[in-house]
Amino acid sequence: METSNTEAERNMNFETIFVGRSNVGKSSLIRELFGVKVKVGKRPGVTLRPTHSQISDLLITDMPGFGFMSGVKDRKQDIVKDKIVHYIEDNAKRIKVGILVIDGPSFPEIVYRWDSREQIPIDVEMFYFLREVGIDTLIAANKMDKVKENECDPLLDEIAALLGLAPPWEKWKHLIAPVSAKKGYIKTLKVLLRDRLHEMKRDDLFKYV
Ligand SMILES: Nc1nc2c(ncn2[C@@H]2O[C@H](COP(=O)(O)OP(=O)(O)O)[C@@H](O)[C@H]2O)c(=O)[nH]1
Ligand SMILES: [Mg+2]
Repeated sequence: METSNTEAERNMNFETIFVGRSNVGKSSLIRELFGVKVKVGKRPGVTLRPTHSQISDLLITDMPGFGFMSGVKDRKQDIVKDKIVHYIEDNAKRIKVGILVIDGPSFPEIVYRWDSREQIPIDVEMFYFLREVGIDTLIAANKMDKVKENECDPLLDEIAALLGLAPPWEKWKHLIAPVSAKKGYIKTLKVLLRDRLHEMKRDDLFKYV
């Protein structure tokens, strides 16, 4: 297993990208899912470049976090967003799976805050954008360990609705995976990823996911 940004990256024909705000747990999820070492909890907003890990011919990309970060200027946030959009457009052909990672418990509040300013929240915008460029996009609703068991379904219904997927969320179980990278509860996402690998006749990669 290697981490690289170079030559080898160009020979990859199968990529999965993790997209989401800073601090939602993208790096933690990658580490839990694939066992690759990626920096977790590193001060956000410093890196503009995607971070790559490689397993066999599968390229795993940890995108820079977008959205508000305290101490990071608005302009830099726009630059991050542009970089992400360009990267996705440039590599759309080999990006087979997109994983939009959200902080489940705080997602509704973030969306409502944007709505009140009559703007489309970046998360929602990214979700539509990824689908528009033809990337099969999953939603990892992370940090569900913070949510009481009986409050999970209502929250997931709300998240689905905010993403334009009419509740109940169970209708979208092929897209939405409630997870907790912290507790190592990632089975739901693992299953969805394996489904995709299977569809692409890449069962050989199961041993890595
Ligand atoms: N409670 C909780 N905290 C988490 C979870 N996943 C990640 N974190 C924490 O959230 C912070 C950001 O995680 P990180 O993986 O670096 O997020 P990234 O910026 O999206 O890559 C770290 O302090 C993690 O320990 C989770 O499932 N539950
Ligand atoms: Mg990270």
